[in-house]
Amino acid sequence: MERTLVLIKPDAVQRGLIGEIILRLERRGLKLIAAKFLQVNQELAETHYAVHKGKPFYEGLVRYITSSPVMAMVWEGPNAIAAVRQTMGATRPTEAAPGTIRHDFALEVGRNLTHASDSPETAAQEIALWFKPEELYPWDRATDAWIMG
Ligand code: DAT
Ligand code: MG
Repeated sequence: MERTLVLIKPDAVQRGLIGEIILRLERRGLKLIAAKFLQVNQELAETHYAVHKGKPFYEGLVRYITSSPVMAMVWEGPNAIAAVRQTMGATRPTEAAPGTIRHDFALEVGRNLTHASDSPETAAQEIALWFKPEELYPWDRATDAWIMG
């Protein structure tokens, strides 16, 4: 079982796509175990995107993620990390496969709607950065046996 951090970024919130994005993850069979709606401060943004510090798009990325509220969530499931990134699509919306969130709703890499952890190591780091342990609520779902063999 894996857990992954998902952010519905400011452009998606402003565009009214929170429900659409949650719908796709929920429908896939992933299980929501934590969620919060918040305005990201400079410190959180810089820590979250520390890996990109020094890249030409870094400053713009921090400005974007702090520009308006985001929805932060933890989703759980078998292969959750790869599954969420697949449902989200490639980083550049014009390279994302049809049927993915970034293909279906975005045009530019700098407004690509979502974030998701890319490995078990980053998932653990990012979940700990965005959520306190007591803010995670693992639960038994009546349909689990029909989604996980
Ligand atoms: P992803 O969000 O798919 O994990 P990433 O970790 O490589 O992609 O980059 C983080 C974010 O930074 C990405 O969602 C959008 C932005 N970004 C990446 N490459 C960029 C580029 N060449 N120009 C502008 N923004 C970029
Ligand atoms: Mg990334």
